Amino acid sequence: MSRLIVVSNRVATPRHARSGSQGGLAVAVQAALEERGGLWFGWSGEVDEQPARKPDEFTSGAVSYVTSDLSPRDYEEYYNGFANRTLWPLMHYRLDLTEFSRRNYSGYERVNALFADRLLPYLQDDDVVWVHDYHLIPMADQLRHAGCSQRMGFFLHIPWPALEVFLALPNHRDIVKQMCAYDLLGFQTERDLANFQHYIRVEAGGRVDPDGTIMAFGRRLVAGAYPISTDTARVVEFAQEAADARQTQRLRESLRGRDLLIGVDRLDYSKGLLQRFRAFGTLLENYPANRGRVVMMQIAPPSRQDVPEYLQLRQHLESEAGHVNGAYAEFDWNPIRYLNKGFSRRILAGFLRQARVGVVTPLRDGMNLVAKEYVAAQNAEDPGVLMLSRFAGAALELDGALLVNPYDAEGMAEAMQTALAMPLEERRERWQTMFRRLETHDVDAWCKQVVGQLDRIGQG
Ligand code: GDG
Repeated sequence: MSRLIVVSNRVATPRHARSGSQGGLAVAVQAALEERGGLWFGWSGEVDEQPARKPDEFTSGAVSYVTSDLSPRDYEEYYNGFANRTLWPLMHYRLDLTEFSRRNYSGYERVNALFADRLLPYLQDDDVVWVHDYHLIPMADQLRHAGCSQRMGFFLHIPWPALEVFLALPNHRDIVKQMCAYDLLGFQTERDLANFQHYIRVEAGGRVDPDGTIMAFGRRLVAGAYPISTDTARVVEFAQEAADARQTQRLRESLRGRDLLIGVDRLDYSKGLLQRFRAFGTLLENYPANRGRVVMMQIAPPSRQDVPEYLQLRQHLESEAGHVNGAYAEFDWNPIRYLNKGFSRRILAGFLRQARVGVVTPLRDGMNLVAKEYVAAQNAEDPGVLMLSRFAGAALELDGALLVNPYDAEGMAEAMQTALAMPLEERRERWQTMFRRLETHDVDAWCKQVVGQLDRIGQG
């Protein structure tokens, strides 16, 4: 079996693994690496005035971890700039927040070239290379220019937008051409795949065959939809263990029999947090019987705080939570608990299990793993209800959820009310169909599916 080379912006080293804080994706990728032997390459997460020319290397068993530092300018232009202020908002349909500068784009190209250059000495002829996400689209193209002919796959964790949105990117053609330097492209959903194929046909003058083969920019490649998932069995285990943990008990006691609605999201404008708070205010306004009887807990660890839009969002959220609490709180009850911090995966699973309603309302989301984790964490005897935005990739799979439009505050309030009042039998039915899917479609299955497809391309 060929070695597997994983390239992603951040690398999860075994040090992270020992702390038990690792997400399902890191665990699955690590398992695949251990099985085949190989290497995980990416940014170290460090910014250094004078980054070392030689990457940091660490080997554990059959797997090496190779990481490079970034200079402040690289960090600004590649990471905060083109990745997080151009591609991220654009792919999430936020043209109003999409900034384009040639300087940032050349920084993005420069860092990808630098990464390719640093990875090169580690590559062997029959390796299989798997690149992750929007930070690293040009990797394959850069490696090909350096003469690499290895099989290369790319997985996009975020949405691929509709053609008209993508065309707003001044260098849209370069980006798609670089996508076509891979042999396999993986998208989260059929919707993303169709958007990409639309571009290939209409803009690139390429061909898309019914079996998913694409011919464009003089290359032949395969593109498919491979919905990512969570480590279902592990979340189940965590949730059961954490049901009696001290923090879960404290949460339960603090609720005093009130129903809990829960949201868990990185503090990001794509997650629809503001709309969620407003909808919860509307619930209290339109269905006053809920006052004093329900609590909304939003866990929102801050992310990308160097990007101004994230700081602004944080202020808006504080103001909206304060507004709802100011309007409805009583001396012995606060409607919104808004927490800007993270918890361990185990405690989080315990909290999710405690909640009657899981509120997942992104304005756009590649998949959304919290939706799947909420389902996995439920108690089979008395499961809660998942309320899910139709604009999350997960909505195409989790058909037992109450699907909502996050732009419709009254509709969301109505769905919250429906969820809170849903009889046990209906809750069980809805939950079972979703849980059964997650039992088989977990993150390991996803990983094997993508890597298996890459292997097959080699044989063809
Ligand atoms: C991107 C795409 C796609 C959150 N708070 C804590 C915590 N989390 C964990 C969640 C979940 C993960 O972070 C977030 O994953 P999401 O899928 O919800 O969203 P993104 O971070 O935007 O991820 C997304 C994903 O990539 C995978 O392809 O689904 O669409 O945007 O696992 O549980 N984990 C811990 N403490 C927290 O406080 N330990």
